[in-house]
Order: sequence, then structure tokens, then C-alpha cells
Amino acid sequence: MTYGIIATWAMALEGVSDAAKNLANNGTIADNIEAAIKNIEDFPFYKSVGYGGLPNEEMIVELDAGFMNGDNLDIGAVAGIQDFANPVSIARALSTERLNNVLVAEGAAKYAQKKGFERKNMLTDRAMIHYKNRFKENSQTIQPDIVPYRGHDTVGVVGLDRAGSIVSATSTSGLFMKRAGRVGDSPIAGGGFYADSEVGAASATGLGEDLMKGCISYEIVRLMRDGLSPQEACEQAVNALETQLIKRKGTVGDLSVVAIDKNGDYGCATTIANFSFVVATDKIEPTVFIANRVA
Ligand code: SD4
Repeated sequence: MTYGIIATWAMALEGVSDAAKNLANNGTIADNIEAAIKNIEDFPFYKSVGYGGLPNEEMIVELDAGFMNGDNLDIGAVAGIQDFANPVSIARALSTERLNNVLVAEGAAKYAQKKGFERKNMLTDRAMIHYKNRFKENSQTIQPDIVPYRGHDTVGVVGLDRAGSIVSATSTSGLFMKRAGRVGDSPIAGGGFYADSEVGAASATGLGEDLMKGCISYEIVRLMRDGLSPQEACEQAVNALETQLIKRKGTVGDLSVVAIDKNGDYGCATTIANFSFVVATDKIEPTVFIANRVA
């Protein structure tokens, strides 16, 4: 059987490479996606994920993560969780519960504490400097404009193992300078992530407020179920959402997506220049590809 793993942004290369080796040896996609994301969460220099992720407007790092098991459609997610090292692992644990699969803020922290997940102060000195500089740049104390700074880099990973299981998962610190309590698409099933082992999986990165409007990860999986290839599904979903938002609102944020189907074929679409993503399958060595908006 074939296997494959696709992730948003070049930073995922190391995790994806390790995962590909394990998947070749019959490792499970759930274990390997969790490990690939933890690798990124633990690295202090990625500004949108885990340790070192940039804080909200109150200089607090609030983290979001989601996990979906496409075999049984189980979903787990945490939003606005503080002071835990690996939100993706907490999201995965929640996906195995019968109830209470999506927890926010203190409730999520209580669950994580009870389950023994590692506590950690996630605000690094470097992230604090970014925060302080942003206020200097704006020479004001009111909330500076919130934009997903160029090079936004939420991690979203989709994949398929040799047993045919498909998973999609995400982890992010969300938008720099977001309002306290703000939740993006990343922990929203169907928005930032979706997986169905009968079809495939998708994940998104970019402006959560807009990605959510199209339930874009669900939409990509739905299009694949209708027979589109992952590439066609990604392009169609991104183009349709962009078109609708421009038509109705006159503006749209960055939209980038990756997908895989049950045959191990992959797709990617973006509205930005130089969106990097990582692919490894039984036919493709771990490689960073660069996508650009389709005209
Ligand atoms: C969010 N989609 O919180 C995330 C941001 C992102 O890379 O993708 N950053 O809206």
C-alpha cells in the first residue's frame, strides 16, 4: 500500500522526513503526524507555532490545535490554551474521548494538566522582543492592525499510512497581536483541518477569519469525494472562496491549502506568492515545493 504526508511550510521538512521513514516501515499516520507537528512546536524560532509563537495583544501566547482521525471521523481540538508544550498532542487525546472533544482556554488546560501533558512557558524572549517592537513601530498603545504577517506559518499536516488511515492536524499560535480569546480556523474542524479515510484530507493556513467562511478543508474533501483530484479540489476551493469574498466583501486574506487523497496523490493551492509545502510519499523523497497563486 501507498503512503504519503504533506505539510504546510518548509519548516516541516525535518518532521516530514522522519515521518516518511516511519510510514515506509508501517508506522501509523496518527503517530507520525503528531510527531512531525511536535517537532515544529518544540522549535523556538517558528513564529506561528508552539514554543516561540508570537503572543496576542496582551503579550500572552494562546495556542490552537486540531486533530482528526479519518477512520472514525473523530475530532479533537484545543483553542486559546496557554502554557502547554504540545497542543497537538492534547488535541489528539481529546479526539479519543466520546464527549468534550473541543476545549478552550482554562478548560483545555485543566484537561491537559489532568492527563499529564507537559507544562511550559511558551513565551520566548525573542517573541517578547517582536511584541515590544510592534508597539514601538506603531508608537501607540491601541491594538495595531492585525494582519497575518508575511510568512505566516501555521503548521497543517495531512497524510495516509499503508493501512489506509488518513489524518489531518494543525497547530498554531494564531495571528500575532490577535485579541485575547480570538480563535482562528486551525482548531475548527472543516476549517483548518478535515480527514475522511474513505476520501482524503485537507488542511489550511492563512487568514483564519476568511478560511473559516468557506469551511475550506471540508470543502476540499467533499470535492475529492465528488471525484476531483486533490490538486483540482484545492484549486477549486481556493478560487471559489476567493471569488465569493471579493464579490461580497471586496477583500480577502491569504488562503493556502494542502490535501492528499486515499491513493497518496497530493494537491496544493494558494493565493500568495511563494507558499512552501513539504511532500513525502512512497514515490517522492521528502521535498520542499513552492506554490504560487494560480492566475
Ligand atoms: C489563524 N490560520 O489563526 C491561522 C494563521 C496562520 O500561519 O495560518 N498562520 O488564522
